[in-house]
Order: sequence, then C-alpha cells, then structure tokens
Amino acid sequence: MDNRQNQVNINWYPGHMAKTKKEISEMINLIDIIYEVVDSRMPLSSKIVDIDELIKNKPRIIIFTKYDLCDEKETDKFVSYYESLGFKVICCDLINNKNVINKILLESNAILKDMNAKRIAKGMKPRSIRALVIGVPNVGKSTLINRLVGRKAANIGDKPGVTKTLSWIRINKDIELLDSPGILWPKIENQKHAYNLASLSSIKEEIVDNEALSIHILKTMYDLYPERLKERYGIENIDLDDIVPTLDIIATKRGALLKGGEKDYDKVYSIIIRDLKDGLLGKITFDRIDEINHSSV
Ligand SMILES: Nc1nc2c(ncn2[C@@H]2O[C@H](COP(=O)(O)OP(=O)(O)O)[C@@H](O)[C@H]2O)c(=O)[nH]1
Ligand SMILES: [Mg+2]
Repeated sequence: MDNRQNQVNINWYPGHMAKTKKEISEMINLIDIIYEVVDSRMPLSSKIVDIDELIKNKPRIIIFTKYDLCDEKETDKFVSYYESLGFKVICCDLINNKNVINKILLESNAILKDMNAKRIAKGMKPRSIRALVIGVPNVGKSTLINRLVGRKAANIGDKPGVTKTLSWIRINKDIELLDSPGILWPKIENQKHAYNLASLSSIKEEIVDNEALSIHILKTMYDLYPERLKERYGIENIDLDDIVPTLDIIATKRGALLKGGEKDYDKVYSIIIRDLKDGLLGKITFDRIDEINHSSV
C-alpha cells in the first residue's frame, strides 16, 4: 500500500456541464435574486468557482448550510470575508433552525424593494421577485427549496441544470421560486478542493476510491484537528510518508481484522469516511481563509 492520494487525479467536470452552464446563463435574465448555497464545512471547496461570471451582477444571498456541522471559528472568517465584499451571508442549520427562512425572506424583501423602486422610477409597475437556488451537488439545495416552499415540493429533481419548462412556486405575495435548483459541478483545478468535496459529500464513489479518500481525511485532520484523532483513535502522530502504522492503530482499536488477524484495511477506510460524515470527528471546516489569497475566488 502506498500513498496514492497524490496519484489519483480527480477530474470532476462532467461533459454535460458546459451545456448546463449555457442553459443557466440563458435563463438568468428571468431571475431577480440568486440564493447561492455553500457548505459551511468547505466554503471554498463547495463554491462554484466561476459564479461571478455566470450570474453577473444579480443580487445574491450566500447561504452557508450545515452550519451545525462546521467549525464556526474558521467558517466565520469566510462569512466576514464575503460580507466585506458586500454580499449578504446567512449561516444556517436547515434541518433544525426554523427561523432561517424568515431571515432569507427578510433579506429578499430588501432586494425586492430596491428593484421596485427602480421600476417605479422608470414608470413601470412593481412586481414580485423571482428567485433561483444554485449550488454544487449535495450542499442542501433541495432541502432549502423544501423549507422555502413549506412542503415537499414536487418534482425537485437532482438533474443538473434547470428544467426545460420553468415552473415557479409562489412562496408569498412577493416572491416566486424556480422549482428546481441550478446544479453546477465544480470545475476543479484545485485537487485539495476536489478531495474535500469527495470527503464531505455523497458523490465520491465514482470519482475516487476509499483508500485515497480516507488518507486525505487522516492527513487533513492531522493538519487541522490533531486532537480529534487522538480522542477518537488514540493516534498521537502520523508519519505522512508512511500511513500504514496509523491505519494499523485504527484497525486494532476498532477491530477491523480479517480471519487470522490480518488488518482489514477496506474496513478501516470505511470507518474513517463514516466517522467524518457522522460527525464523530467533531465539528470541522476543511478550508482555510488564507487559501483565498492563493486562489481566484
Ligand atoms: N446537518 C445538516 N444537514 C443538512 C443541512 N442542509 C442539508 N442537509 C443534508 O445534506 C444532504 C444533502 O441535502 P440536499 O438538499 O439533498 O442537497 P442538494 O443535492 O444540494 O439538493 C441531505 O442529507 C440533507 O438532509 C443542514 O443545514 N444541516
Ligand atoms: Mg437536490
């Protein structure tokens, strides 16, 4: 077993995405406000890299979902950063926090007022605002739509792009929402971001194997939250050039053994991946704000 992480190159941009992007940019003129959904545990890795170019200057609210699962101290640095650029940012636990929808509607109303003031100044009638939810897979778009709509909205598909026949759901007298989200896959130039996405979303299987993924998780945890590895697995140090002893510790501790006492590494990989996903490694944020200086966000 070797360190394959550096050898497995994730190329994560399905061919149909160029078409999807075109579809979204064509219908963007119908939209007054964008709800851009980002995962609080990876505000950079889960962000659509070229969203500015795609949606131009449309009013946008950035919604940081899964805030309940993140390391608030680190994620808040991203919130401040985007606020400093003039964006509205709302952090939320979409599963448990009932208040978040009111917050989103309140911010949307401010944008609506602005829009209608301009329309009236031009001699046009005021009208309701049209909203689109957009984001990469698994960040919580469907959950957000369901929460906004207040029931399980029909036909919320996970197909990329937007449906051909646009169908609007009225949320209140002022706001209509497109019933399916704009789904964009990240065009990932940064392999670390690719691995973060694979670690924290459910779309990893076809992209990268469990070995590479769990090694990424161990290395990242060791770098950012070493004390959690100690708490959970009793691991004090990791030799980054030889991860096998670390895997052996986990195998022994968690009884991942084959008949005859051989270590069951496949089981170890599954344990690591599941522990992270189930929050057993604590609240984590895998991106760091200082990366922004080195990337084109
Ligand atoms: N803990 C937590 N889970 C969330 C939150 N938002 C969404 N999820 C979960 O994340 C997963 C993906 O959500 P989904 O809405 O299907 O994402 P989509 O692919 O962007 O439509 C689901 O299991 C949701 O229950 C949140 O704020 N907190
Ligand atoms: Mg969905």
